[in-house]
Amino acid sequence: MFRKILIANRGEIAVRIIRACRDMDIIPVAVYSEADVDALHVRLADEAVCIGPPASVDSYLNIAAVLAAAKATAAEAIHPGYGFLAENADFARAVGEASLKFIGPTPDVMQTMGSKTSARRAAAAAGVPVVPGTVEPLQSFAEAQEVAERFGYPVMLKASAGGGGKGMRLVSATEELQSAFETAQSEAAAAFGNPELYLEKAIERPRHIEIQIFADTHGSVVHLGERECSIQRRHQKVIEECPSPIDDPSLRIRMGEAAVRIAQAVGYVGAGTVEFLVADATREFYFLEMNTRLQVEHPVTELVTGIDLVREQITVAAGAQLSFKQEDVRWNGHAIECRVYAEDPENNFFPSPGTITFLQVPAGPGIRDDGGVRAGSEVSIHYDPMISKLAAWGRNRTEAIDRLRRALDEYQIDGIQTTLPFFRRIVRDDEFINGHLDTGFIARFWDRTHPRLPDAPDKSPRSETRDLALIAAALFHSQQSKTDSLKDTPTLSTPSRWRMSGRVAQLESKSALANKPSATEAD
Ligand code: MV4
Repeated sequence: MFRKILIANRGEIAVRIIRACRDMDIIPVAVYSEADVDALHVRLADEAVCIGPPASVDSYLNIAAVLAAAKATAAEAIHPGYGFLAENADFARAVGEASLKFIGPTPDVMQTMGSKTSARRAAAAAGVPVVPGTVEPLQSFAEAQEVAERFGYPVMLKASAGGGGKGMRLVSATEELQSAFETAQSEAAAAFGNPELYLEKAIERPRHIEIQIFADTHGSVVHLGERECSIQRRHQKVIEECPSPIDDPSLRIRMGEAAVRIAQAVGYVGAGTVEFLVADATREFYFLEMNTRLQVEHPVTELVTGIDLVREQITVAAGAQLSFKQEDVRWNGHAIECRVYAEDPENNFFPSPGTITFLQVPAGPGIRDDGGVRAGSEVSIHYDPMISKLAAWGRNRTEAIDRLRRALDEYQIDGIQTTLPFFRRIVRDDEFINGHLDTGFIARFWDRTHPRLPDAPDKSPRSETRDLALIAAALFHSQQSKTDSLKDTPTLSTPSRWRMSGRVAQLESKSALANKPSATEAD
C-alpha cells in the first residue's frame, strides 16, 4: 500500500481524496497555486507544494511542476481527481515514466475512450447499442447529407474529439445542415484542435443516465448502478441522483451489464463511468461516451451503495482486488446531489467571485456536504466556480427531497452569490418532485419560474437588490394594512403578488408569529 499520495487537484475533490487518505493512514500531499495558498485542501494535507502562479495552465495543468512536487515529497502515487489532468493520457504516461503510480486507467485506454468515435467503435464491438449514426468521422459535407437523409431528421452533429456537449449541433431539417456542419467544424477545430465530426440520429427528450463501473487488475469488473444526470444547464450537470427515478431494476441490470461489457472489452482498470441516453417511453438506451475518471457526482453512488469509491481507487491502484463482487452490491435508499456554484442565478449564472464572509454548512440525518471552502476563502475567477456539493440520502426519494430541502434552507454562504436559491426553488417544483426528468427540465423550469410579462425587459436587478426591494414593499404593505386596519385589507398572511421589473414575485409571511415576510420569486 502507498505510504504517500500526491493529489494533483484543488477544491472539494482534493479535500475528498485527502479524507480517503486519512481513513487509510496514507500521507496526503497537496499541490497549490499562488491563488490557493490559504485554501482548505492545503490546510488539511500533511505536506503542500506550491506549483506555480494562479493560471491553471501554469499550475494545476503544469505536468512538469506536478511531477517535480511528487519527486520532492517522495510520493509514490498521484491521484488526479477530475478535470485538470485527470483524463490527460500524456500526464498518465509521464507519471508511469517517473516510476510513480497513476491512480486511474492506463494511458492507452484513456486515449481510446477519450476519442468519441473510437469509444463508439469499442461500444459497438462490445455489442452495446450506440446511438444510430456514423462510427467513423464524416469525410465531407456530402457524406453528412447522405447519412442524415438515411437516418432521418432530427440529427446531431458532434465533434470526434469533443464531449460534454461541446461543439454539438442539433439539426432538424436538411436546409439547416450546411451551416450547422460548417460552424460545428470550425468550433471543433477551435475547441479541440480537431475539426472531425460524426453524425447521430437525435434522441428526443432523452434522459441522461450514467453507470458507475469499477475494475481491478485481477479481472473483476463490477457495476455500481446508475445515476440520473438529466438536470443539466448548458451541458453542466446541476443535480444528480441515484437511483434514477425510473427505478426499473431490469433497466439497471441491462445498462449495468452493457457498461461492464465495454469496460471488459477495452481492459479498463479503476473507476469509470459509462454515459447513456435513455428514451423514456421505450426504455431503450444508447451508449454516449465513457469518462475515465472519478466523477463529481460520485457521492450519490457512495451514499446508496455504502462503497467508498476513492478508497477502492487507491487499493486497486496498489494492486489489490476490489473489496466487493457484483453479487455483494446493494442499493439502499435514494440520494440526490446539488452542485453549489459561486454563480448568480438571477444574473444569467455569471460567476460571482469574492470572499466568503460567512459559511454555515448544513448537517444532520442523511446530509453530506463535500466542500472545498471555509469562511474567509477567496473564490477566484481562475478556476471552476463550484465550491461544494450538497447531497441528501433518504430511505426513498421523497425523504431524500425533504432532507435536501431542509439542508438547502439551512445552508448559508455570505459574501458571494451562489446557486443555493435556485436549488431551493427546484426542490419545491412539482415536475422535479414527480421525477419527470429529461434533459429539457431546466429550460422548462426556468420558463415556469421566470414568466416574462409581454412588455417586460429581460433584465432583473441583482438578487439582493431585488430581495431588499421586495422586503421594503412588504413592510410598506404591512404598514398600509395597519393604517387601514378598519378596512378589510388583506394581511400578509394572505399572499400578495407584486410586480418587480416585469417579474411576478409572491410575498407571503414566513410564519404568523414572526410575521417576517419572505420574498421569493413565484414558482
Ligand atoms: C445527444 C442527445 C440526443 N441525441 N445525442 C449532451 C452532451 C453529451 N453528453 C451528449 N449529449 C447529448 N447527446 C443524440 N444523438 C442529447 C444529449 C444531451 C443533451 C442535449 C441537449 C441539451 C442537454 C443535454 C443533456 C444531456 C445529454
